Amino acid sequence: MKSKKTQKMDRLDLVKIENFLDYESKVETKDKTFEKLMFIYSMAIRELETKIEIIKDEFKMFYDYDLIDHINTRIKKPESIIKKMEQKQCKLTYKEMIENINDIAGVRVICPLKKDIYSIRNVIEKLPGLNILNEKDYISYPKESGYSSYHLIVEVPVTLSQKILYVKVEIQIRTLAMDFWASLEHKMKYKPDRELSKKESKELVSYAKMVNKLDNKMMLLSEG
Ligand code: 0O2
Repeated sequence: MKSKKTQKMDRLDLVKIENFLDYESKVETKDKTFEKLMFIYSMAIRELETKIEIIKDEFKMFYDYDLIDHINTRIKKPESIIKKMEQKQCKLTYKEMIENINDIAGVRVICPLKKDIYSIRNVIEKLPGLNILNEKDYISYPKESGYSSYHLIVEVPVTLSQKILYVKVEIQIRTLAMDFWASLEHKMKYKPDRELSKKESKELVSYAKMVNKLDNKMMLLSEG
């Protein structure tokens, strides 16, 4: 049996990867290093998605409760990674990319009721090996745009043949109604051919408030 200390020493994070990538080199989205890195991020998604799927099925099987409606995952597109690095005024190195872009790997957990969001957050916190690095509660404090969701940046251990890599993943937890709003707003906001007017943005904020009211009413109704 290894002592706890030795087990800790076995942990390797992305910062310590040797023979895998030249940490200080420039990001080239077409090269093999980038491809390998994206592979690692997708493995982190796969690990986390499986863990959350198990929780979803456990709640259904043991408690006859639909805690989670569904789970979506995505890897950020190379061009979106570069765009975000430029927006954040990062140097275009792998070091800066890994350290500053927290949502390269994304897992979105969609649940029926608002109260489920906090239950899911608490279950995720207890998952063995997973560390929460940061969290943002846009449920209690919606963004100016009206956007509501609970965000966690976590580190997920990815076990490879020679090492364990800790990989950052962004988890977004939101209700079906919040997801409906966010998906449509995102589409409208990022339409290349037009910008949203002030009036339209205001209208979207008012719809986000309606969504929030609806979520509260549905929660009360479901409690009987
Ligand atoms: P995409 O296309 O979804 O990937 P930080 O990590 O703190 O340095 P960041 O990444 O802006 O800064 O953090 P934040 O605020 O937690 O937002 C991350 C993601 O949340 C966004 O990723 C969106 O997916 C979502 N989001 C945040 N604000 C809004 C909003 O007003 N409307 C919608 N629809 N989604 C939002 P990206 O990279 O912006 O976009």
